[in-house]
Amino acid sequence: GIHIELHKELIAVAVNNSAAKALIFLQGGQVAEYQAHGHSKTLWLSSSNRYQQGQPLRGGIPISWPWFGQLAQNPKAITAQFDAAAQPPAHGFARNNLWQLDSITPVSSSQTQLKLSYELAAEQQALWPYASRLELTITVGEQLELNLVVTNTGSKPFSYSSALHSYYAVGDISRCQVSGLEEQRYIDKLDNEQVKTQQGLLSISSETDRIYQHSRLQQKELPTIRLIDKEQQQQTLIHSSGSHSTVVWNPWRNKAQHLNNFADDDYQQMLCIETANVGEDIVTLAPRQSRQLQLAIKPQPLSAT
Ligand code: TA6
Repeated sequence: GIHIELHKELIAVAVNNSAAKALIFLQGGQVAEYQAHGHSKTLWLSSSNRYQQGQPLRGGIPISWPWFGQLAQNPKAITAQFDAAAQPPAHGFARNNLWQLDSITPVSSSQTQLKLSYELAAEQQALWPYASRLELTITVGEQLELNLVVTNTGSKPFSYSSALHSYYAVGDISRCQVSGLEEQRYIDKLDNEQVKTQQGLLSISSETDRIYQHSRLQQKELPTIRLIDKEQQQQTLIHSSGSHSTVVWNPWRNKAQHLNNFADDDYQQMLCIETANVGEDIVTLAPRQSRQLQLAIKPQPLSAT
């Protein structure tokens, strides 16, 4: 079934079909929860969220657009488009603003599809005068699929960064491994932006904030990333396209104490692995051009490999 719910000030669509259930907020076009039947929750959602208009929700899949993180840390092609004096919010306009729900389609008994769209409000156009349209298709089934299409609807080219800033739920961060990033180069945001190479599987045992830059020449498609959760005996397969960068983030103990909507020990239960267009991988769109960013997330028991 499909229900429209109100969480304090925010409207959400609750989907439950024969394969999975999900909760999607119209603010930010944000998937907050996804759980395939017979599996534990795939996405982490903070229990400290206040569900207020204009305040980002921590957890699920916030969408960063048209810049990533702090505006000033984006490539010049992006920062030059903005009036820096305006002190824009972290991660862009899209995650704090209301999207429009265009359709809900029961594709089959095990698949439900939602289409949402977002266009800049007048006050945001004053900060960034480029006409653009975002369309997000969310498919809830035995896997969760997101397809974000950004279109330049104006007459001038523009550049943007974006991310499907996914928060995955884990049983115990100390007993997780991530495969699919081996031998990839990454920018270490916590070590002077030094470029390093991933040796073997990734484990997280301290604060981590990295941009993996996959080589465009080496491969058209990114390898599937696998988040292995030994505590819950579950793994999540993460497949992206339209992206050559992946952000991996965990604030760990100290940073956790300074984050909004985040309890001191929440870092033990989450890991962000973000399908992104950031760093060298930003997108420039000519008038009438579009670009897609796609993500498919599939939970599996660990015994499946
Ligand atoms: O994706 C990593 C990151 O950019 C971090 O540097 C961290 O600050 C995080 O996102 C969360 O940002 P937020 O604005 O949601 O607190």
